[in-house]
Amino acid sequence: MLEKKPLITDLYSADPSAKVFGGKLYIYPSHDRDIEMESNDNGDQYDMNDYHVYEMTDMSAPPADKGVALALDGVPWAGKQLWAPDCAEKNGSYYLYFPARDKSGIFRLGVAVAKTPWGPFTAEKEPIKGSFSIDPCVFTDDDGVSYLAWGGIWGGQLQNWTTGTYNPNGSEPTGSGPALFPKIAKLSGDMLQFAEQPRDVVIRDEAGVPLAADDHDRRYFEGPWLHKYNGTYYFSYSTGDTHRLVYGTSKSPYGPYEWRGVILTPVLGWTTHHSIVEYKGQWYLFYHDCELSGGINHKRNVKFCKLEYRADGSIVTINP
Ligand code: FUB
Repeated sequence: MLEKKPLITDLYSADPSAKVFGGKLYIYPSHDRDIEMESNDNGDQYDMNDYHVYEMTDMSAPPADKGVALALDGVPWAGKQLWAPDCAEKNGSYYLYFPARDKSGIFRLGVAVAKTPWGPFTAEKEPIKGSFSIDPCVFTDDDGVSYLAWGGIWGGQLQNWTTGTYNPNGSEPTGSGPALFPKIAKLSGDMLQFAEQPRDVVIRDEAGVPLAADDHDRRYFEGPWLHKYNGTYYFSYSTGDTHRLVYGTSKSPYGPYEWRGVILTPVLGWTTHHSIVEYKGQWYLFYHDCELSGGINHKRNVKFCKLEYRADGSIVTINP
């Protein structure tokens, strides 16, 4: 039984984006390196320099490592830190979206293209124009239109972009005013650029008020995921310093999203990051913790388990 057990054991892995292409399930994780680094709030310990893709067809058997899909030295604009990726397919091509610090240390979002789900991917020469921060997730709606949602605070630098240009002194807001919200933008037909100005993904409380900056149990931190279930859009994410995976629902991919609840309670390790996917008629949560390394924050391992919806569309909370 592989549920809630480390799924990838030959190397450290995290931030799993699970997607189904051609009847097979593919996992796009970060590849944590087996290096000694002190943890800090800037995330310097997450010093990753390539991606592997994993293929799974039998949920009771370990996934196959399809090898290196993209490496840092293949991304002309990137300086370091290949963080959480995701992938989409369009017209027989596969598009890998990923964040990295550019050569001046600012996080940007990149895209790389391949003819198979596992690559090798060829990176565009420049990051996506107008992109910033981390954790891109790509969602394709029933009409074929794709959206990129992204953002992460603290080391993910979202707080440095509140004025539209990079402010190295930007900080997370505090108090009862609105929290910082992640971003979303429709992708261009060729999947390589934003087709519109990024918008805020607003998440509102039970009273319809945007979640407050001080509401650390619920406010957005990083690791967005967008999926659709029974015609409703679900936006889920990590609360960061309160270590929960939570979600809201909406009738539009742009939101606003109404707060719904907790998907996963805290795991072993500081970060928590996930994806939600339907495969062969069953919904699954892919996530990570630090079991393999005994709790070292930057040596994580991907896991998965079944995810259940109630009749009212709410998700049953999972305890790791
Ligand atoms: O893996 C590096 C960063 O840690 C990711 O981008 C965040 O979501 C967190 O999991």
